Amino acid sequence: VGGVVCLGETMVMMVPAEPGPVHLVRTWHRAVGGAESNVACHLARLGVPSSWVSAVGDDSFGQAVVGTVGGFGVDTSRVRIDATRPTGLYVKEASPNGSPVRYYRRGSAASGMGLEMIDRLGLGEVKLVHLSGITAALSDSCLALMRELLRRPRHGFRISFDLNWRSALWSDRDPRVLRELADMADVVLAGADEAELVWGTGDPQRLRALLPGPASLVVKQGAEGATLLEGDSSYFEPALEVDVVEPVGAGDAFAAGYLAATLAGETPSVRLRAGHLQAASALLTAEDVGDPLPDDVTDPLLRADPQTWA
Ligand code: KDG
Repeated sequence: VGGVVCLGETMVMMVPAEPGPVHLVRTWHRAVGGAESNVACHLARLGVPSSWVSAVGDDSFGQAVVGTVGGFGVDTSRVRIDATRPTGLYVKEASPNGSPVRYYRRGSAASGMGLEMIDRLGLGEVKLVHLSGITAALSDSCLALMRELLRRPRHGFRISFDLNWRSALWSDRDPRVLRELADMADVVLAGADEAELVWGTGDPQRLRALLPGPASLVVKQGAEGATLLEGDSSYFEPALEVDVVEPVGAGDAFAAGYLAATLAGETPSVRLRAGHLQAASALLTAEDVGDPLPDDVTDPLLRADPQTWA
């Protein structure tokens, strides 16, 4: 209560547990992944009260998803158990250069979400609602839910929105809807490639001219760093150098670090660094939410002078 509520689908994730072409792999590691619950897990670990709201099937995978997210200290009590639809599933091939994913989520319990989910969000009690573009692509009812949440007047909370473009989900939908949604959010997080798709450019300085849209726009420029555009100002912080194991989930980790620092009233530079530090922890693992970097590593880095950071 008083924290962050993250809304979106979480699936069971299968990762090959042996090398070789995926169609020959017989041993799998069963994990759990979903962009918005990843953010909730990172936030909980950072000490920010967080809850995750979604729908899962009345099945073992649904139990696994809820149990895993809850195990991070995230409140899962408002997740809907839908006896009529299954929990979604996806297969991820771990590779440092990007990971091909295959979804088995059409008709999933989460894609059945609609306006009725709003009552589960506890909007009277939260400081921040975190959403992502994935939900907008899941179904018409999910898109209606996103539009309604972003359009209705907000009292006492902000909305953050990660574009989270997933090409496999947009084959029969118009991605311009992401711009409409982003323009209504308070904090928007976008990869430079996603910004290019939505606003026609990933260059922060050119994007500046295109605002007003969101009050704060964070453009993530991969291994280079990230730029925050806020009001008339722009701030850049370089990323940390890490030996990437697998990049999926790093964006969610970044979002959580950035949002936790935002809620703590930190400066733009500390907010961006907090994002980079969380992202680094996720880049070092094939799971979406890896082990945290220890405080004695992160704390001095957050406030180091610009020459020694990164
Ligand atoms: O950001 C990581 C997510 O992409 C992953 O966990 C799966 O939510 C997911 C999705 O829809 O791709």
